[in-house]
Amino acid sequence: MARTEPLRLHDLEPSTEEFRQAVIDGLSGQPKTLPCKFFYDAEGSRLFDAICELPEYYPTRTELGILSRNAPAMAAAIGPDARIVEFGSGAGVKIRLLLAALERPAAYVPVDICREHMMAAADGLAADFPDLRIAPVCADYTRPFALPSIPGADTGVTVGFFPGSTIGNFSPAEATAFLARARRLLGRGSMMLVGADVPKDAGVLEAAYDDAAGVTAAFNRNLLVRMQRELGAELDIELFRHEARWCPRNRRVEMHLVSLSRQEIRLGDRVFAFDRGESIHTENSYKYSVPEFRALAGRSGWLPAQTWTDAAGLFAVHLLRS
Ligand code: AVJ
Repeated sequence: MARTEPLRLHDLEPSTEEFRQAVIDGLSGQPKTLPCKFFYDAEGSRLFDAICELPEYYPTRTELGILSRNAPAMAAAIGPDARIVEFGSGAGVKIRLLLAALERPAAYVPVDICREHMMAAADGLAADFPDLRIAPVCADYTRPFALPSIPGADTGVTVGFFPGSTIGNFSPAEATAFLARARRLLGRGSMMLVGADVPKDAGVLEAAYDDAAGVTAAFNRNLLVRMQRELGAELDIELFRHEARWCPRNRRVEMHLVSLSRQEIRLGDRVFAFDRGESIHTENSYKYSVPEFRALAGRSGWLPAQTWTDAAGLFAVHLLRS
């Protein structure tokens, strides 16, 4: 059965106005913050893919190892004719391991905030999996959105795929709410595969988020680049330093852009004043031990069914049942 339709995109990419409002809200607050989802324009998505190849950034290769070793077991748990919905699909590397192991996967719905990056990945996947129905959705999955209906792909189970420990960008309360919402979106009898990073040595964690080559610093500063280019903000990028901090009490890595001097960011008629050392908090990456994550999933209404980890226990992939 060959795919007959071209890829039809459902487009809800955030607008420039949404970005402007998020910057105004975030820089007006105390402490100053910016939502990490705005990292991912075309350049930020490219920088993130480069992060995934860094020697210090263990999550990607560790999770890829877990997926490739256990894809047959995951596929057996999922069964034939599945529909896969991936939240934050990015370059689409991990999904290939799952698709290759699944029996007759029926459909794939990549959901990503960056239209350009997602469509390039979807085109590549369509070429490699000609029988797969691909229905891309460009959307901010932290907001409600609808699943496209996919004719001919309604006999198997629907599986949410949320790898990479992207769930760590939510606070535990937000993560619980997101998983509960995903459970309603995916529907009766659905499952979810979630990758979650695990707490570990502070040095390992901080190096993963502050690499020697400076790629993560450039990724973080890309928010400032976007503010200049897309919003016409007046600011000096060189006056902000990238910082990554492991906060053991909150069990999260925080990323900040720290102001090296007293300065101002101007955006239209607004002025945001910074003290020296004051920061913009740009990202949290929460880490969960296996029992912690399973408890969180349980609070959101899912049944934690199976967990796969690497030999060193650096990272975990959880299968949840509805
Ligand atoms: C894609 C959100 C999982 O938190 O590890 C990588 C993003 N930030 N380096 C993470 C990120 C800095 C990444 N997630």
